[in-house]
Amino acid sequence: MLSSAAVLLVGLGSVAVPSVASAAGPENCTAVYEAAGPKVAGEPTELVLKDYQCGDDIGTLNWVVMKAWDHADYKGDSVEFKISSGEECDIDGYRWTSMPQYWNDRISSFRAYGSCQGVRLYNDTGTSGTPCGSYKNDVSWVGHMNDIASSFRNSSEKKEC
Ligand SMILES: [Ca+2]
Repeated sequence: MLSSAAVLLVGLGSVAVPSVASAAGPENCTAVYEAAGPKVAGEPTELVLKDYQCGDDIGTLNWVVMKAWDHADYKGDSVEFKISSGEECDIDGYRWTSMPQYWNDRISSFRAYGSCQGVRLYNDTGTSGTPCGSYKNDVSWVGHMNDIASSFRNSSEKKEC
């Protein structure tokens, strides 16, 4: 019995202290991206992170393309991916070259908006690396891409990785 109790105490000692954010409930964040250059016909538009903030919405005037959550079924902390200016997705769509640091290797579910229903998640930044996952519409569980996505694409149609 003594040894069991000792193991239990050691186990309790390793429990992580909850962060302030989780103690206060899910945190909603906003990530605003802008195009790295002008739209080129037949090419996806590359987007780079411009601004990121949690709590107060910093981008109400910007267009929401996607919203992602830390956990399955659209639960936990969330982040809205916005574009400072741009058009609806066409077949080429957008390349989001990196996540805000806090969201790297974290997304577990997402919703896609407007014409940007085709989504591909990538293991590495720069929409590269394997594995990759291809989806359409809202996704309550990203499956094999859980907690490993570092960049993504949106387009008007589902495309294979
Ligand atoms: Ca997660």
